[in-house]
Order: sequence, then C-alpha cells, then structure tokens
Amino acid sequence: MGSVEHPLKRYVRPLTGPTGFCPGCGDGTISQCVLRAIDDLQMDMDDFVFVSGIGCAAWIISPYFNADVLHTTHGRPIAFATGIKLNLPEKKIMVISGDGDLTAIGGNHLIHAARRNIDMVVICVNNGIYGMTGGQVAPTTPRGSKTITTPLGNLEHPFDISSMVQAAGASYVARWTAYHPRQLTKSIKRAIRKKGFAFIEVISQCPVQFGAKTGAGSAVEMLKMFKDRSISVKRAGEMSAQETSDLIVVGELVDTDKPELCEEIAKLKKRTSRDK
Ligand SMILES: Cc1ncc(C[n+]2csc(CCOP(=O)(O)OP(=O)(O)O)c2C)c(N)n1
Ligand SMILES: [Mg+2]
Repeated sequence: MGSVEHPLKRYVRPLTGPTGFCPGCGDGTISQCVLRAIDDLQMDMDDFVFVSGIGCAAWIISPYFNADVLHTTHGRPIAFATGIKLNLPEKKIMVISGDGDLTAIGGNHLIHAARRNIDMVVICVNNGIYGMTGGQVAPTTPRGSKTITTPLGNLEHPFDISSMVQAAGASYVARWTAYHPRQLTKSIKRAIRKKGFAFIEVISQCPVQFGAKTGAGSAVEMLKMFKDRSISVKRAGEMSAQETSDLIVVGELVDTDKPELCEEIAKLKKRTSRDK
C-alpha cells in the first residue's frame, strides 16, 4: 500500500515527539488554516518572516513552521516584526500570538502598529486566558469568569480586541472562531494580500485552562458554543448593542486601502535624495 503524505507536510519541520499543544486546543486548526492559505496562494515560505511572542499560541509557528521564524520575548513580537519589516520591506511579515501577549503586555505595540499602518499580518489567538502559564485572568476574560487569579469571578470588563484595532487604524480587521476554518483561511489569504496592517482575531478553545476553570467545558462544548453564539457582521449591524452583547460577531470588520508606512518612508527617501 502506498503511503499518503499530508499535503501541508512540506511547510513544517520534520520534528519528532508530541506537539506542545494539549488535546482539543484550537492552535492546531489555526496552524492548518495559515498553511493552507499560504499553499492556496502558491507562495513560498521564503516570502515570509514569522514572528511570535510567548504563550501557547506563539508555538503555532515556532518551532513548527519550516521558515524564517523569530520566537521573541513576551509582548514584543510586533516590535520585532516592525524592525524586520523596515529592514526587509520585500518580505511578508506574519505575527501569530496570544491575546495576553498581544493585548496585555504587548497592547501598546499592537495599537501603534495599527495606527502606523505598517504592512504585516497579525493573527491573535484569543482563548480568553493566559493558557501557557496555568489559566490566569487576561484582558479578554469574560466578566464573571473564574480563573486561578479570579477565584470569585472576574470583575473587569474585557477588551473588544477587533474594535480596538479597528479604532487604531488598521487596514484590515476580521474576527472568526476556531469553528470557522474555511472562512478563516479565506480571511488569512485576504490579509496576506493586503498592503497595510492586517489583523485577524481568532476566538479559540482552550479546554484545559479556560474550559476547566471557567466551566465552559470540553473542546467540543466550546466549539458548539462558538457555533451557536456566532453571528455575521451584517446581521449584527441590524441588531442593537444589547442584543449582540453575548454574541460573537464574525466576519470582516474593515477592509480598506490607505498609505502604508514602509512605502511612505521609501518615497520620502527618494524625494530627499533627489533634493540633495
Ligand atoms: C515579561 C514576562 N512576563 C510574564 C511572563 C509569563 N508569561 C508567559 S506566557 C504569558 C501569557 C500567555 O498568554 P497568551 O498570550 O494569551 O497565550 P496563550 O498561552 O493563552 O496562548 C505570561 C504571562 C513572561 N514570560 N515574561
Ligand atoms: Mg491566551
């Protein structure tokens, strides 16, 4: 019998041993969506530099992706990515990291990169918790949720990450869940083709920390919840804020074109060298 190779095998390093992901984690699905998007676009891994911070989601690209990968410090992947983009403007830069990494310790880097409209794709895996460190409250944890640092329930209001990045000025913003792999893949392709700051929030399940600590349950229960609570941007637009408050609004929130920072810097350099 002939052996069958996974069609995306050539994009991952030939590592042995188990993956770093827990059973039921959404990171594997998201990983597959990213590689499928690159494959569909017929791009080469050499066209990219991938950058991650610290956390479970950061492991999606490191050590697995067979490409130039920087596994950076907690909260700083966008800062590293900005430096890489300014020096290698011909490369497509993709950051994949968690909600804690990108919106808590790294929150300012995120909003300023969106404001500058620097050309990169940022995929934020939002599992609503600090997964890797054992289930602490994050800026995305729903109000009332019990975590190891909020044993009596979270009193804070969570960020609406996509709205925050939209308000900061990103060229492309979309939100999907791990229940939407086809839509997510399509959105990643759109984000890769976009010239400017392209941001995708993926609501994902962490059954081991979020599911167990908050009572959201198993991976299957969480995926079912994503399915039942998701509503399209279009339908949500016809409803009041109160009606959508418990729902997950999915789809493309922004898709626009505006001047991109690296191109503007290149134009300025050309202009000033001509004037000399
Ligand atoms: C400066 C610094 N502070 C804190 C930590 C501990 N730490 C590592 S990962 C992490 C949070 C990860 O959460 P998230 O980004 O949501 O990723 P997840 O594991 O949930 O995918 C924290 C607080 C660290 N490594 N460095
Ligand atoms: Mg997280």
